[in-house]
Amino acid sequence: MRLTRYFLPILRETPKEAEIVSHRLMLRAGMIRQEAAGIYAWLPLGFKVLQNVTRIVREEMDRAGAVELLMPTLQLADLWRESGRYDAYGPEMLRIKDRHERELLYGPTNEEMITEIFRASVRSYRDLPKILYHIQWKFRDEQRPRFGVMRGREFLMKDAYSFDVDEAAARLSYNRMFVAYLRIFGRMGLKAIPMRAETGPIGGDLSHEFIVLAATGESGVYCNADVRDLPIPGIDVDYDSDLTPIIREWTTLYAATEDVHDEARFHAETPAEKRLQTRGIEVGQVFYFGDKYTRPMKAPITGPDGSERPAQCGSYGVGVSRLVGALIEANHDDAGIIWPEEVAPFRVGIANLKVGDAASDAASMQIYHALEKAKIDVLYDDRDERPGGKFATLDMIGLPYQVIVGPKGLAGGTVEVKTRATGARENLSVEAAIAKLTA
Ligand code: 5CA
Repeated sequence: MRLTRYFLPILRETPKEAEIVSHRLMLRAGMIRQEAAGIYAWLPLGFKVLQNVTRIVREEMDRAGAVELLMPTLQLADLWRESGRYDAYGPEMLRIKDRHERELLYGPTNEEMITEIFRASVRSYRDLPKILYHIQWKFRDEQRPRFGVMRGREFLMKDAYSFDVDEAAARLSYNRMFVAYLRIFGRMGLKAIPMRAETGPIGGDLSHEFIVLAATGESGVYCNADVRDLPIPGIDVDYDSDLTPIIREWTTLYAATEDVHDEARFHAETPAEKRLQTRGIEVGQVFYFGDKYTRPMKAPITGPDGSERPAQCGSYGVGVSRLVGALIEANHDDAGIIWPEEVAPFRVGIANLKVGDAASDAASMQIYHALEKAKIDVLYDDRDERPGGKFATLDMIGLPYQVIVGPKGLAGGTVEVKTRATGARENLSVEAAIAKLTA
């Protein structure tokens, strides 16, 4: 992509309303634009990152055996009356009437709808287990939308729902999702720690929040410092095998959100020098709630003994749009964002320091075409601008590699390749630069 043809509305001033670094950088780097409180348009650069995050979530859910579908954003109020949540949910739910005075709502979550879809066709334990998921916009009329996409009103969530014949089987589904979550966040280079958590309006008695430790996080958390260094399951993890050793490893050391924190237990289980009390960003949450929805909504299945019972369920959410903010909180410096390669909007930025200079234009285009041919996402800054502005822009938008092309270097036969994360710079021939970036 050539920057002169792209849409990258960089802000020069730091927006006053942005309290935390990720919100500031997302606005300044032209990733998002606020359209109403807690409601954002995703501009091209931000949308690319959002799509990369979505792709990782989807790949890991599919790998874990979950099946994707897509449910609508609007739901009938009557469906929520069946579970009793229509009245229980309160002012966070956006309630809408259509032209026939039918009551609708903009979905804050989808337990009711997926249960309705499930009960329409699944009757027997032979059809189980099933894990269904979708990646869809949600609306919660948060009292205090803030921190940009971190606490929005409209936000993108991946929500998965498991259906099983009994509690033992349901716990296997829970474990599957637990391991998938370790992999999802691990692939993005995030340390997300599963912590025992409150279940809130979703319900049930078993839940973990996956929390990225960050001083700007909204949740207070307590954990054993060693939990940060546990190994992420590899790509070869067998989801059909016994996953309990992984779950045990990740749930033995103390880790709890402030809502369920037990100070006496924390002290008993954790040596003083390992006690970590800090804050974090909740990027995902998993719940086991049994028949909370399948019982009132009448979704029975026939077990092996011929008797009917409500399916046993869990739900599993990832804050896809929130993750973009969390990634920036975890990966930035004074100059701007430092994208991990897996989610970067472009892998390489080329800065042509002297547009119009024949040698600089030719070398820039040669690198640009070679990278495009190798299917490497590249942003070519071909604007007629001062070098200082180009460096600042590239640093701020945080692409993993920068190629700096100018007459001085080219006179000596080289361009400069800078690695954003380390600041390391190398002078290489055009060919060597292409070889390095396509390796
Ligand atoms: N139905 C369940 C799981 S499928 C559910 O709704 N869980 S949740 O309430 O915990 O939300 C799932 C994830 O969505 C959270 O972990 C969080 O990362 C994200 N999330 C929740 N509220 C917001 C919000 N207002 N803005 C951005 N992300 C949010």
